[in-house]
Amino acid sequence: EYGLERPQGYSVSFHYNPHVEYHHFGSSHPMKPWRLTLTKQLVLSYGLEYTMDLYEPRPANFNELNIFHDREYLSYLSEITPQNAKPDDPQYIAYGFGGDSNDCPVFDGLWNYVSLYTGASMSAAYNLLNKQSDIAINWSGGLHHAKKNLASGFCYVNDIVIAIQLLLTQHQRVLYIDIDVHHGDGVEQAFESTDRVFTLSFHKYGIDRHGWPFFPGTGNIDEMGPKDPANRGKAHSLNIPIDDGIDDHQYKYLFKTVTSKVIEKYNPQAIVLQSGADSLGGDRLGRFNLNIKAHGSCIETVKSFGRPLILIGGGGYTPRNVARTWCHETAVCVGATLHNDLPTHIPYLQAFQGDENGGGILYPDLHNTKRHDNLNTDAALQKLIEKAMENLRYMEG
Ligand code: ZLS
Ligand code: CA
Ligand code: ZN
Repeated sequence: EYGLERPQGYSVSFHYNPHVEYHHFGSSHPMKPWRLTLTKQLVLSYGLEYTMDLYEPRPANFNELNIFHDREYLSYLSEITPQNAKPDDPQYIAYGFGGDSNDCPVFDGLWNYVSLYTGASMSAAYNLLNKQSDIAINWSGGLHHAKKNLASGFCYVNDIVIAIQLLLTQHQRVLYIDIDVHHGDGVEQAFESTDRVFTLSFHKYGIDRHGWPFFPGTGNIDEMGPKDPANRGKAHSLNIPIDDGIDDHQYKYLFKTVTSKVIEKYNPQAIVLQSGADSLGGDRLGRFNLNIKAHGSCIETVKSFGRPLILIGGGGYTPRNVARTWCHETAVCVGATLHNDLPTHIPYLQAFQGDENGGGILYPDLHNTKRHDNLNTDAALQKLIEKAMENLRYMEG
């Protein structure tokens, strides 16, 4: 029943509440919600809105976020403001706010922000459940580090976990795939005790020359979930640790080989794909060297299996390239090909001018912005694939 591409293509829905754009983590913070404004503008300027169903979802409410998160954590999150925050409060620290890193600052409208991006992921999940679309997109979500009672790595509420929980009401097995440059630790942990969700993350893993692990420091190849044979979640996680500077050819091969094997073995009834754009070359926080089309080829690979799919955003810290990538990937979903010259009538054209030889174009060569030598040899990647295949043999068919 699966795998047959309908000649008309797939029906695609786009879930986006524009109020999410107006939230700011702080001027020096790398997470910029206005990258979503740029993304939307590009999508509109190419006319992609005519090829999809558009939804403006309502924000999620407290009880919906409580599907995953603790009440106490949510009460705190819903009440905290920059005005009433007490940085020495033990709860403030225990819940992951502030700290020396200030990865998770308390900003104006924080509760509204988390409710908006989670509402959009829920709307995407309901759309698949109601069979209103084959692919549902939410570029504002993908906040994969949040734990049930902890904010972590720019993430306060885990919209992915909540969307997967909704899919589990009708689907026996859901596959989660994560191509953000960071390990999808929050989603992995949330489902570590079930065999109804398989989590697969590709990410940078390793320690830098100052002795700091790349965030969040987990996700080595041997981390495949609980070791206890009685735990149903045993061997239902697969982590693909990658070193700096991986190139298009290597990543595409690695992704296709591993993901195809996982889909074939696990046979999921629905797939959630987190498409963090910080795995692109030239990303402010990332370490890889991928071009936009190589990143997008991962979406093509997953789409080709014809399972109900939620496509969700995530990281991405060079806003113009985030917008380019997610616009390209929206086109991949609807089966459209976009011309390289950006439409001239777009409101934010100057944001795409004068960068890495990408002035006015959709597909600049991001290799030219390379700041990371490729430390991945083909031999090392081949070994990694072999280990991944070996790990998969521990999963019961
Ligand atoms: O996956 O690496 C860390 C934690 C630290 C290093 C940074 N310093 C400042 C303190 C301690 C261990 N945090 C990472 C989090 C990355 C989250 C990725 C999210 C996602 O893409 C999904 C959305 C990190 N990397 C870079 C920063 N934090 C960071 C860089 C610059 C700044 C400004 C604002 C805040 C403090 C100065 C900050 C964080
Ligand atoms: Ca990842
Ligand atoms: Zn990331």
